[in-house]
Amino acid sequence: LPIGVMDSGVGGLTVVREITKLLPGEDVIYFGDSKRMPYGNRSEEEIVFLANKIIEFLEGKKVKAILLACNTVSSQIEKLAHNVPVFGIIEAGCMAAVESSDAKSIGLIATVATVKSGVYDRTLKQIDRRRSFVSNDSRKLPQVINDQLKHKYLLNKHIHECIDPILEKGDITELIMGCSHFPIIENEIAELYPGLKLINPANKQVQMLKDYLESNDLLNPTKAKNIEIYTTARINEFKESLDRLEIDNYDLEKI
Ligand code: DGN
Repeated sequence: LPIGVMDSGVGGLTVVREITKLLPGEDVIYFGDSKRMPYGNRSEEEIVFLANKIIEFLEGKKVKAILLACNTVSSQIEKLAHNVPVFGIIEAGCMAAVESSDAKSIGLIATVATVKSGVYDRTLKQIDRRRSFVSNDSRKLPQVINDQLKHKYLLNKHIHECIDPILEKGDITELIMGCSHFPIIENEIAELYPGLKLINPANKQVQMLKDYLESNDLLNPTKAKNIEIYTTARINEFKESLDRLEIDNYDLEKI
């Protein structure tokens, strides 16, 4: 059975990329709701409603587990209705940050809804009480990455607006990319802030899924990888991000 991955747009393809590396035998069904993005500026009720519809769609495709690539959706994980195991990305992000260094203050960039939910802060405290986040949100950056990736000036402007306030607040050396869209522009961020260690939670999330599949004897041993991608908006944006992330052998459909 395939793995389901959901996101508000192209961002979750960063999770698909990690699946192709860590779980190369698994089939993937991806749903990116680009038409209704940005989720990050929506109310909690709307986010839960939309996420439940996508979970229903993926369960209809008989997935064995679902990865919530979207941090905004993951911030509402407790309220979602599902029949198969669902893996959020926020716990993975916090664990990856704690494992990567001893820093007491960790930078976090995410959407308005994710930062407002406080879920990153609460989860980090449960893992290590001594650590805390210095966070900032961006209303525009996920959308620019989703459909204006080639607009370098706009991209850099919003990257600076999002990250500079964090660095002004203290001695930050590592930064969690707490929105699935951000790892798509990891190189651009690294170019602007060469001293900053960037953490992509997708890697840890897929590692956690791998542990689950292994311990429940659900791992697909074959190499026959098949990636089905569904989007609710134009497929061109998806092609651009798929090329950038070097994902191939996929079927892409607008629904
Ligand atoms: N990809 C979503 C996330 O990880 O939070 C946010 C993008 C959006 O819809 N604003």
